[in-house]
Amino acid sequence: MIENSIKTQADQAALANLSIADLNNVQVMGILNVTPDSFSDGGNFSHLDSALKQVELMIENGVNIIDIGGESTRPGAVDVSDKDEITRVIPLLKAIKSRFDTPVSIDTSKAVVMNEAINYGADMINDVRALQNKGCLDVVAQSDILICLMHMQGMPRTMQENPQYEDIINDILQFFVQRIECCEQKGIKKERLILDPGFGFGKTQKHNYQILAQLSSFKKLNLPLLAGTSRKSMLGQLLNRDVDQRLAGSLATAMVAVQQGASIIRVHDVAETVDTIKILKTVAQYNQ
Ligand code: 8Y7
Repeated sequence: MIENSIKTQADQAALANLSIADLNNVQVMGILNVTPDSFSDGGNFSHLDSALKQVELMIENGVNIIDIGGESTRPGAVDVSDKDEITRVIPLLKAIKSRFDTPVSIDTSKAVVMNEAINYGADMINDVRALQNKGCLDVVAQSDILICLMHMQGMPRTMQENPQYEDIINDILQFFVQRIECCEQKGIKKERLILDPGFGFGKTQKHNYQILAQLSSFKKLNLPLLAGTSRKSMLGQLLNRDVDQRLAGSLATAMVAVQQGASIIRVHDVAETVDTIKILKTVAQYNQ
């Protein structure tokens, strides 16, 4: 039958697991970078002001969570000191918290930054190192905020050199199981955790698309999934597009991620992603 040939078993499994309630809970996380090139002095008013304008725009466009990052984790990026990262991120967190109700996530791997972020009312810690750095588990255990545990193979400076896995999905699943266990041992409840396979973090092109195709495999751990493919080189390489020409690729991958059960989509282009998800939700209402 034609229907059977176009609808694979994997498609059916992914769609069958997705309820309208799941879709209605999908959240858009807007990226707000405060890295050296863009905001070298995070406390400086003009930079703070322009960051706040970006936040306002994201809120108008329907963002659900703002993710503030003061450390560049791009391949080859250099390390940032504790003090510099705090100066970039905390004044902005305070400014957002005093003006808006939108939840704020702080993208950091440093215990001191996490501690400051928690003290100033952050709602989530987004850690690309999954709380593996010294002191992170302890700091987070003393709060009740949400934590995104991301998978990365290697470290940003060298992670793209020769990533290798025995079985990528299973290897990432094992990593998640181990990190969840470490959190629970410290008294961090499972309900506070969100999992993210970490697109582009120690993964080849093939690995990235394999993860996207099989993202729903991680649902078996019964935690919300976060997916971030926005403007990444997995799109640039495949489509031969520069970073400012990757909107279609970003939306297409966001759509697949949502269909595969992702609960949070981390993006640069909030308005367009909100539209894309709205289409999916509407279609799902008629999909019996
Ligand atoms: C991700 C991320 C980045 C991601 C989570 C970029 C900070 C690279 N990517 N955090 N951070 N997931 N949770 O291109 O995929 O945005 S930085």
